[in-house]
Amino acid sequence: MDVEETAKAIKDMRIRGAGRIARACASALYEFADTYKGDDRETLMHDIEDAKETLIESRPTAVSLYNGVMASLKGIDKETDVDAILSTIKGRAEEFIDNSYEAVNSIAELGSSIIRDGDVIMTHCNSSAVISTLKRAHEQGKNIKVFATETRPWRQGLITSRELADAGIDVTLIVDSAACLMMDNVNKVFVGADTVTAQGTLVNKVGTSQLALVAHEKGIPFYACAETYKFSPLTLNGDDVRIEVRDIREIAKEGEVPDTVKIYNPVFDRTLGRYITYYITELGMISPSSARETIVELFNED
Ligand code: RUB
Repeated sequence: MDVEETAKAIKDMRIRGAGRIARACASALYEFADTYKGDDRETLMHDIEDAKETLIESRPTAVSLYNGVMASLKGIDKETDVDAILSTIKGRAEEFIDNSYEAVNSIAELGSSIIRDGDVIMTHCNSSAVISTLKRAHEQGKNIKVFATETRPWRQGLITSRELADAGIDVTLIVDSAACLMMDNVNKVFVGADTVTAQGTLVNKVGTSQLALVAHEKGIPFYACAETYKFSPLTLNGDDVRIEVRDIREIAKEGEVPDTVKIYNPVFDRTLGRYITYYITELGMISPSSARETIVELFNED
């Protein structure tokens, strides 16, 4: 898919999940570089800037997308001719995609190592890092049970429950509002991440913070599986993460409620670091209080 098609598919939620949208953007930039026809450096740099903005704007909350785009374009400023720029983009984009898959694999290895036989785990939305972790624990012969929340309004919990059931995992789908009640049966919570801020805050699918508060109240460990390209260099100065607000028709269709009813549809929320036991990353367990240090180490080198 080209840049425009990719951005549209991300906006329309045909491609979703922080890891997948980041890889899709890297892949769109590969395609851009592979099919680029011009030979003027200045025009190319201008076209790259347009492509970058189109992709980054397609979903505003997940920093994975920004980091995926920036990783794919790393070092192009230093290149003096068009061919070198295009081949740098292709190499960087491929490298980002490969590393991203490897990171999910490492997270599955580390995450599954803290899952015990007999664990009952709650998850929210649909995170490929979490699903890989749960599948890996199951492959290791651990007998686990999972509660998957429905995740209104897009109901990504149905995808999660299908994927886990297909892998042979005992999974129960519940509505979001049953999370507090069912938490009494749970001994670990695993969620994904769209963005991790320098302050250690997790930004993930709306409803994540409710699960974290309930888990905290009941003394249940709460883990967020997060490849380090989910950590945000944009938050080092304390800047907030923009929470995407989507079409109100995702909540109630035309005519379902009177026009006088206001509808508001924020699709992500913020969970403070103190409610998170650990971030499970490809570099190991990272405590929320070390998020800033991690970001400085990873993103400040050039
Ligand atoms: C998906 C979501 C996921 C994270 C992490 O929201 O919140 O928990 O993106 O996913 P949406 P992954 O469906 O709105 O994109 O681990 O796959 O990167």
